[in-house]
Amino acid sequence: MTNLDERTTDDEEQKEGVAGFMQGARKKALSNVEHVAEGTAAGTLPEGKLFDIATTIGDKRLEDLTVEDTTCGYCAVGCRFDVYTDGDEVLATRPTEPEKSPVNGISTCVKGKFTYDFVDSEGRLTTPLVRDENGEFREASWDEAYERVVEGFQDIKEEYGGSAMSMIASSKATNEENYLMGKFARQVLGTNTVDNCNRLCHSSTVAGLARTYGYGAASVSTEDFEQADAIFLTGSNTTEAHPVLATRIKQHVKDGKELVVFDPREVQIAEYATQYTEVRPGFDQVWINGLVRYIIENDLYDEEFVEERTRGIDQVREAVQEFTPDYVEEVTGVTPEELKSAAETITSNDRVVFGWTLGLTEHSHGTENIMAMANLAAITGNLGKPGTGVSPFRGQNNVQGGGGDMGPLPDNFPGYQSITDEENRKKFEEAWDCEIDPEPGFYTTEMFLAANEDELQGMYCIGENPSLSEPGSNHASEVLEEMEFLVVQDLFLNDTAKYADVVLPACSFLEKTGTFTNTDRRVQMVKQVIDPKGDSKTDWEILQDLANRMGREWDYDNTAEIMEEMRQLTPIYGGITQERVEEEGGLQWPCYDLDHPGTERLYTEEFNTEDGLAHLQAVGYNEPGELPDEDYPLSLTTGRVLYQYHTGTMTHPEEGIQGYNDRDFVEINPEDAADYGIEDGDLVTLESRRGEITVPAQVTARIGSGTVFAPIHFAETCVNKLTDSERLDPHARTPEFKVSAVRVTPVEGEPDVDFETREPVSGDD
Ligand SMILES: Nc1nc2c(c(=O)[nH]1)N[C@H]1C(S)=C(S)[C@@H](COP(=O)(O)OP(=O)(O)OC[C@H]3O[C@@H](n4cnc5c(=O)[nH]c(N)nc54)[C@H](O)[C@@H]3O)O[C@H]1N2
Ligand SMILES: Nc1nc2c(c(=O)[nH]1)N[C@H]1C(S)=C(S)[C@@H](COP(=O)(O)OP(=O)(O)OC[C@H]3O[C@@H](n4cnc5c(=O)[nH]c(N)nc54)[C@H](O)[C@@H]3O)O[C@H]1N2
Ligand code: SF4
Ligand SMILES: [Mo]
Repeated sequence: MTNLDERTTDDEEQKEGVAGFMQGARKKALSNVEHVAEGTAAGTLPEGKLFDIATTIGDKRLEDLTVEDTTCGYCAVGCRFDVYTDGDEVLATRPTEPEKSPVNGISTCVKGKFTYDFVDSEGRLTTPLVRDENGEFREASWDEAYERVVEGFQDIKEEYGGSAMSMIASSKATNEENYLMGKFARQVLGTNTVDNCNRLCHSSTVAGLARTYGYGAASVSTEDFEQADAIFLTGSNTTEAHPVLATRIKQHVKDGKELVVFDPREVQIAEYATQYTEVRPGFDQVWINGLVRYIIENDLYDEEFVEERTRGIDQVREAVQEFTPDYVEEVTGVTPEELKSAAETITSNDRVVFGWTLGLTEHSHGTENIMAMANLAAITGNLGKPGTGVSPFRGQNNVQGGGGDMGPLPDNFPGYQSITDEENRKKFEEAWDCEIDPEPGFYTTEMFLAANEDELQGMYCIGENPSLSEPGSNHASEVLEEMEFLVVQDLFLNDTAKYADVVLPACSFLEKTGTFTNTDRRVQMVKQVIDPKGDSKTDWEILQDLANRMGREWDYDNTAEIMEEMRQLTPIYGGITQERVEEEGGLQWPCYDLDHPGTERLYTEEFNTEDGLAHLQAVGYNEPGELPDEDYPLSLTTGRVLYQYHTGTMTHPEEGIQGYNDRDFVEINPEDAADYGIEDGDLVTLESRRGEITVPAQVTARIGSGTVFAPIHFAETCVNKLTDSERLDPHARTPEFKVSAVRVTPVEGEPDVDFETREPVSGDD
């Protein structure tokens, strides 16, 4: 960390600059221009707090302040900024020098700018917890906690074998830590059952793109959005989920370029679109295939590109025959005019970027949706050139790196080296000095089904909250409760920790050093800015301590050494060291050796397939797993709001943030509301075949009739009680989070939860 006092720049100016910046941010927030979504009133931003920060910085003595540049720990946009602290508390953040922040330049969103109270909020875990003789948690020393963990893991291994152990790795943690999580599963526990939140998220993107182009990742860099002539977006609430990317896209529209948005909700980015088209959730294959058909039939495709760089066009041509404009309209509601207009935008512009998120992936046919999109980008020649490509906006801050590239996966070693390949297995068996089962383990969603069948007895869950985030949370919670031995390693006693035998306190990204990989494959530095809270330790230190207590000899002094080991085993990261990342301001994989400059854009020359061609895939159409019917006449889709993050552990402690979107709700179209006798603000019961929740209704025309939307952020209600743990994509095993048949009924009387205090409302008994 750099003490401001030691800086060569003019310190006072620097300090005033930060205070001024925070004041400026306050002004902007008040005038409601900075990443404020969905008509948020200016007063909902924590302006009081901003004022405090500016004053605090102004009042601090220079020698008490330190500054360090780091990467945001919320979403995968990967914004970088300087963090100002007094060693203990985060006082302010400010975008860092432009060469160190290629993605965000001078922008950050409200989470990157203000949402740090979680670090030492009341619920923060500062000491290990173990169960006492009454089954209650009590504080314990690290020694005692480690002993319990080692005993628990070894008991399971001895009684049932290593493959009865499972591990959930954390896409919040660094690359180096996730590399160790994969290594720990295989080498120390002896299981291939290790996976993470990518399974609930973009694993269908990874599967679909890997099949068509070779790499399961974005082909573009953020800069491509600026170079594109048109952007095609679907299933992405960009302004709320990827705010800084949304800023770029909005700028692009302001510059007179085209933006087409297909979404069941008229999300804020749709207000900027040159074409917004409402779709029914779960039918994307139909309209995407309809676009492909229209483009082929009208000879609007890029013949030269298709001829030279792809194979499979004849099969695609045949497969899309049934998707005539009339058929598309009948199934999806997209009119022939809308289809034609979107096809013309895509084909009349030279350079198009295709962006999507969970609206395409979280389906029982997510992989096919993605292959259909991949066909669309390929037949129009929109790959490998500046301003073209596919951009699945990844979710968690490090799901690209930690959730995939580092290989905490049941079927892959780091760098997507398949574990079923004997050569790969040999390489890792030698490097890690262990035997590795050639049979892949269970994916996260399968773990919960397998545990139900008694195939798994133990779980080590790091930085994920599956009791709330898995589909069918009633089922997930039961499984966690029945798990013979469960260890949770987290910043908080989250909902999952309630079922744990031992809880280990981990450090947040502000308390450790390493790397994250953002949505455009860019590896960036994360630096420690404050001391670990209480007795918490970093994930890598905990893993190392446990490995050594279980008979291994891990001897890493820092995360740079872990990175060094990883890169030597992982060709696509072969040239990436922390030193280079620091010096070069980020490096994009593939980067094969120390002289390789990294790869800004994939597929400039060839695809990552054996013949170097894109393999177009014949994709048909499958209905969603659960359609509305008489009993459950509406289709529920679930997702995010700007000011909240997932299961809320990091955003709920934030006072300023609580002013906005701090309580659960369900969006319902005015026509449907009238049919069911619901008025804005009424309490309603939302019921599926799996469970029910009670929440206030928000009556709004931004959602199409027949569809309702509920956010995922509220443990008190937990929308995943309604989703289904069994309807999974056959290739990627992603759940169908975006479609559940539900009914909505107005309820009289009190809610189960006080939405102000988040406490359950006690009944008369
Ligand atoms: N504020 C905030 N930001 C976040 C997160 C957070 O919790 N809070 N989480 C991060 C993570 S891990 C992720 S994965 C990303 C997710 O980012 P998004 O995927 O943008 O987030 P969701 O809210 O799930 O939005 C899904 C979008 O798909 C649309 N949609 C729903 N069903 C369908 C459908 O069947 N077809 C189509 N075409 N569209 C549909 C919805 O209306 C919505 O616009 O956000 C990241 N950023
Ligand atoms: N219905 C429905 N369900 C969904 C989704 C949806 O759209 N609809 N989206 C799905 C998606 S895309 C995702 S990504 C998942 C997210 O689901 P989860 O990953 O389960 O959600 P988070 O709340 O982000 O949980 C992360 C946990 O990590 C902890 N943590 C943070 N940093 C660290 C660290 O450095 N180390 C450790 N050890 N712990 C840390 C946090 O306190 C928190 O408990 O939810 C999925 N569930
Ligand atoms: S856009 Fe994402 S990475 Fe950037 S500041 Fe916001 S949450 Fe952090
Ligand atoms: Mo995600």
